[in-house]
Amino acid sequence: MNLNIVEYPDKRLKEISKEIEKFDEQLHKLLDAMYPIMMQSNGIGLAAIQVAHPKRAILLNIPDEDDEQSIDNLIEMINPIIMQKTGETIYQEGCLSVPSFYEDINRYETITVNYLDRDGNTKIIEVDGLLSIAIQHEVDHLNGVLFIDKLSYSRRKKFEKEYKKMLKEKKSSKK
Ligand code: QAP
Ligand code: CO
Repeated sequence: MNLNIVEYPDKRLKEISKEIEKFDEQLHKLLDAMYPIMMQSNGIGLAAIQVAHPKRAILLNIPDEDDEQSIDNLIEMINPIIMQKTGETIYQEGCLSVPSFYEDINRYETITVNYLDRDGNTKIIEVDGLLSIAIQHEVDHLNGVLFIDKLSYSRRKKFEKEYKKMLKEKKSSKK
């Protein structure tokens, strides 16, 4: 499977991803293909919609205490639902679909997530810290929401200006 990262302002990022019903080889192939894309791009989280598959699947791979990412810490979530959310936290977020832009975003501190693994087994976990932030960011993708959609009007305007400039520079350096 040949996957590419879909980048803003691509409209496909606004799609609502569809629930997954079959836990078959096709799903496993998609998940297996998403992992190397996420690692090559230096990502810690990736939603299927970011590789043009509008399905409710996300990958998470949070670095450990030594800042190393290990496949042992890979979490695959199918049809995730955030059941409970408490507290508040702020983190400077980025997104593989919005390259080279980072902004402080408000999130819940602790969440309880209900999801299925790649074989369709139900899991329920309570998480906080970076994993909690990453799950909230990725679940937003499944609903067509990007972190830049959460910026204030003035910060969003500043972003659009900077991003357009960056895209222009990218284009001219390719010529
Ligand atoms: C979502 O984001 C996230 O601009 C995952 O040039 C964000 O992996 C989870 C990345 C914040 C938790 C906190 C972004 C890599 C990676 C870039 C990412 C870039 C290279 C973003
Ligand atoms: Co993202």
